[in-house]
Amino acid sequence: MERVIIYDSDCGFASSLSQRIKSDISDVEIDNFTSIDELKSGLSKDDDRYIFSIIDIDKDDENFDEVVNLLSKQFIPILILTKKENISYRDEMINKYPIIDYATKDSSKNFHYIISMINHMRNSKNIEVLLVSNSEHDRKYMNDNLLRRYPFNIVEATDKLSVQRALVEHENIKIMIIDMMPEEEALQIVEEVREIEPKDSLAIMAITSIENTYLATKYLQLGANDFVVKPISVDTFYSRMNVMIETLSLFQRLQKLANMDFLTSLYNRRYFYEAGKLLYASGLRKNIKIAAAMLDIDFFKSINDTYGHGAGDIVLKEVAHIIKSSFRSSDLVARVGGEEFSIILVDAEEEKIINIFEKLRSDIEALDIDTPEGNIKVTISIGVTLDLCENLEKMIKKSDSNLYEAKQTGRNKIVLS
Ligand code: GH3
Ligand code: MG
Ligand code: MG
Repeated sequence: MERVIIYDSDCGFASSLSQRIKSDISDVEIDNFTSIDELKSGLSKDDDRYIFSIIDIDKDDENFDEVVNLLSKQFIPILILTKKENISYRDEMINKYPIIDYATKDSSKNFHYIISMINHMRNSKNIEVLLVSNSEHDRKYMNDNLLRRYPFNIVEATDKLSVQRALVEHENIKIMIIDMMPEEEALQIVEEVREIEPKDSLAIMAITSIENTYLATKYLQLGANDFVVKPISVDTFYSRMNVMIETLSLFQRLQKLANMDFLTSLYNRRYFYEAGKLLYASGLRKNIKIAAAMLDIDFFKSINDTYGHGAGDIVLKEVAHIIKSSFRSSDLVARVGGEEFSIILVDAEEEKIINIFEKLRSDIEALDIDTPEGNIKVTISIGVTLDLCENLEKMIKKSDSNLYEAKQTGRNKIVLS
């Protein structure tokens, strides 16, 4: 589980902050340290689960440098807490030390901000950033002064060709920062990249060397999300990066919702066919066996008729949960209709497949589903095929006719051909 460090000698503040983080972000652990000695002995070395640290320490404190060094050596992003709001002090600190930001400790109103920073860091963790510049000096400056404060993996490119190569080789590149001279070349790269990478998969930030409205507008017109003017203010850079990261994670959430079935949280029919085609094609290419299966709950209409739709929905959710947990994460499991589920299994051996489905069938038969209308028992019928047919549609059709045969010949059974 990801971990957050709180370093504060004031236990009261640290404990209310921990509670707030835990209630807002469920899957994160908090490590509380109250002194430099505790931090030194408690911080595990080379542990990449640390995603953020919140430090209450004054610059005049004798341990300040040591605390900041310990954390930044492990690339743990640092947020400094302070009692006073002082802009010039804040600027000095941010420019001088590898810290992400600085927040006042005066009240719990900053909790919201701290939580959003933790979320930014979590979202940044799996992001690769493509840094494009033909100046080694500028790349080094960006890396050392700005980007190293984030947990990004940085990929560098120096021209159009290396940008194209990087985008093919690194599929987690979600942000491109471009600082290129002459700027005509930068504009061209932005335009070309945008043709293949839409805004929901790649955010682009342009760094422009002069305050020039024409250039800035041009970058935005060609598809950049934002621009920053040199000399780069650390504050401006961070706040704009944070907006880009937030936008990317919103896109991701929307995409997830669009692919999901609301009732069961399984994939929906649309996504099943979209992702299924890719699995099918890669199975063919790599000569990996795949299987297609159709599952249907038996006499489900009578469950609705007897117990009502609410209870029917609970049955659907429970059955979906058992189905999902019977397969590997590399398999594709979807709810494709009311009480119908489709599965594509990757790397499928015939004997194992029969066992997997037989176990699933009997697990569902054994279920006693607890609903407010009483306990309900159900069975499912399953049609499976390992025959790749001519295409995915035909393969699914074949598993569907096997399902039909299972229904015709008694239900609560598997037909494989
Ligand atoms: P068979 O064994 O032949 O599959 O019989 P069946 O009753 O399961 O088949 P049928 O296709 O006639 O009925 C499916 C029922 O599923 C009818 C429909 O009302 C119900 N249904 C579809 N979607 C939902 C849903 O989201 N929630 C609930 N509760 N019921 C649904
Ligand atoms: Mg049906
Ligand atoms: Mg049915």
